[in-house]
Amino acid sequence: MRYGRGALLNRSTVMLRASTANSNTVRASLAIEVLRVGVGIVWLMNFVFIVAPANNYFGNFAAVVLSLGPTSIGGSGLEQFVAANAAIFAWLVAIVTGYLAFAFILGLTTRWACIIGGIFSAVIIGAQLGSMFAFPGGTDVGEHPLYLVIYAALVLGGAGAAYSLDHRIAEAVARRRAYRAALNEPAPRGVWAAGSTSRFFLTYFIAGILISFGMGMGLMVAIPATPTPPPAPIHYSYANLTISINATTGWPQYTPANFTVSNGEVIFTITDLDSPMNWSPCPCVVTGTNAGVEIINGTPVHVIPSTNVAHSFSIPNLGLSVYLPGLSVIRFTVDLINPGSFGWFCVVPCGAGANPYSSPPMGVPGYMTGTMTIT
Ligand SMILES: [Cu+2]
Repeated sequence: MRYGRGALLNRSTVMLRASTANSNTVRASLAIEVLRVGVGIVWLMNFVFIVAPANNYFGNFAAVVLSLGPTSIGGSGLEQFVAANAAIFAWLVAIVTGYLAFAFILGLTTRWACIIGGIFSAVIIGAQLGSMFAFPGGTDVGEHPLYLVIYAALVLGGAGAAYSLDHRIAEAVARRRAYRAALNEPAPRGVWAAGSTSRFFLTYFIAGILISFGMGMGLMVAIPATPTPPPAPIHYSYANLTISINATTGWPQYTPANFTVSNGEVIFTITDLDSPMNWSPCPCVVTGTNAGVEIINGTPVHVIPSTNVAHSFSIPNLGLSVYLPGLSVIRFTVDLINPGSFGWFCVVPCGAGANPYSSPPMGVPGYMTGTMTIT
């Protein structure tokens, strides 16, 4: 028997072609598996970020979500909803991230990871379309379209056909199936069939992503943003005191001498109707008020001239001392933090007797001393 030269050539060409086609297929499928592991490593990095305590992922989740609000199409209602249920969504994102990392790296349930990853990206893109081209943005929305392209490539390329647990399991299932077939038992339907892309699966992949994208957009529009409440007003209270001459005793007198203020910022107005007095040893430095000043007839003053100091309003326990010229209106503010009762008194010698430092009304309750209650 003779083989013609032509026939031999033809045969080797066919074999060569077949082997080239085969090695091209192997190379293409290897590239797909490398892509799979690559995207798995990206997700692993995200997962490491989530579990690293230094990043306080769970603690910061709500704040980070709320920061996306301003760039959302349709308002920040969805962000407010997610932030209000931060624990649930933080765990959801963490679980999906962890699943994608290990599914892609190990090649375990590869095709499901493509669908779940695709849905995850599509929801984020749909909900955060406004952040997509916001540079610099505080979001990581920008890379999700790339993820979608990668997942599509993995699905179309039949990722998971090699170097994967899917592949190992598929082989095991196939062996078992062959064994059962030999025993003439019906084979169970395999869920691990890797390396083949059924039209059925591709349809669900595309439909899932389109629906998720629409869902993300829809949620954005559907959940209305609750208007931000106005900032709580600073709590002010007022203490209005007058120093006038008591008609019966003829002594200068604080009215009221005992009074109550709310804790917080207290605005004092003391109207001193008594006459001016010179007191040369006056310390005369305002202490304990906001900015260390009192406002005498509209002029802020830190040190009072000793040539006119009729009285003082002093509470040593609060470090407060304010000196009051005669015939003046004095205003000052004090931040009173702790509730309690505090005795106040006048240190300026306004006594009517022989010793003006000790004679009445100095030290007389209801005249030159009293109690301020902070609630
Ligand atoms: Cu006095």
